[in-house]
Amino acid sequence: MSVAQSSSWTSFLKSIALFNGDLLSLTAPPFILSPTSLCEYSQYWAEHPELLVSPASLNISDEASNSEKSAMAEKRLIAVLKWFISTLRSQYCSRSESMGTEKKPLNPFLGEVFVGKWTGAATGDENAGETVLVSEQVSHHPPVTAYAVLNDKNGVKLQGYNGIKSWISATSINVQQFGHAILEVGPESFLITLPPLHIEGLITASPFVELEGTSYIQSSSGYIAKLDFSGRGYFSGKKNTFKARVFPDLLSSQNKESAICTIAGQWLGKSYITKGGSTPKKTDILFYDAHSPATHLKVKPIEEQHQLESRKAWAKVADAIAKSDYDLIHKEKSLIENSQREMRKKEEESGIPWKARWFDEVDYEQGPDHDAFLNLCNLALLSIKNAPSGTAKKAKHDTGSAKHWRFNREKWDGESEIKV
Ligand code: HCR
Repeated sequence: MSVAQSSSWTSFLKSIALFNGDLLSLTAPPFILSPTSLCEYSQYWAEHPELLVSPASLNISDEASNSEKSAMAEKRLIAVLKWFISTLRSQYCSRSESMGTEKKPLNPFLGEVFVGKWTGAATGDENAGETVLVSEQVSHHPPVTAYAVLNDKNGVKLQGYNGIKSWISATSINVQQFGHAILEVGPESFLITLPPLHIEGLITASPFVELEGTSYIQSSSGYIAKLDFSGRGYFSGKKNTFKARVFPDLLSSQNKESAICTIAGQWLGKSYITKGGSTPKKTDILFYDAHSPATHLKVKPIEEQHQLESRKAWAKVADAIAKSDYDLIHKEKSLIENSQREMRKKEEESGIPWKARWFDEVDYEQGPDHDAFLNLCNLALLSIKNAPSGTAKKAKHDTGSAKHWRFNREKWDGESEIKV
């Protein structure tokens, strides 16, 4: 790092120490800026589309016995768990891998969208069919991105949204995730909670993400998976590790001996599976190897994109970042920010508020008293409030509103201007 870079990094660290909680609105030195908008990060949910749709093929005839049906539901939960683990490397490591360190993404503007698709042919699995990504920035203060991933051929729909809250401690930035994902595979649904994380390597200006805490995957069949993340390692000395246990239901998850199986390893490397509650060894069966190549989303060329689409909207800023031209970055970003301010002002004057394009904000205190989300929260005893993802019912943070963003398929089907 040059002397100039080192002094701008030091002033960035000082500004973090004083910041108000919105990490994305901080001014960072050019060398830590990513040319990618956070609205694009939704694509990381499906860089292994064949794993996303795999639970759809695990079905059994209506005539099968209850125990056969239950065994199949268990297999589907394990397939969903494998897909979830396959998303982690792209979600939390792809910037470090492609750009050397974690970077600060572009802060999406309200109404920014990002769409694309994965074709069956690209995944090498024709049965996977076409998978479509629809992502929209539904809030700017605080930043919230909502998304849906649709595979109609296999009857698979993933929808969710995410926001963050962050604070700094002695050596790291701590990030709590808000929101959740709901995966629907035919009539079955799965609630997925998002783990907390922290950013290490600040002192040496080489930031990277480490996951911590717990994620839950609750199936409507009752089966539940609990994933614990650790930086210290279930395989001694290794970073980015996790241990996941699958249980028949929440009650049995209180006792690790009731686990049907345990999976452990590195979420950016290999993980292994064994029956029961004990920790698998490297000599056990390989569960997932995160080195298996990701299938990247196909996005239209910029010339064919709408002005609200991320890559078109941010093209000039991205070019300026590539040139490390701080004045140009500032100039191009200001143009976007000023036009956004102008739009908000006009909306206020006209009394017509901005409305999300493909998503609705559902208030569970006013709205449905029965749906997949409420059912899954009840099964897992998780908060229905807009609390840190994975908060338990009646826990300290189980407070506040119960508003959540939901995909509106009719709005998407009626979309006439933005095509994948
Ligand atoms: C924290 C983070 C922005 C948010 C990113 C999220 C949580 C967004 C939703 C995705 O599904 C998962 C995800 C992955 C990213 O790892 C996480 C980002 C990591 C860094 C970034 C900060 C805002 C950047 C701070 C600047 C640093 C590099 C000092």
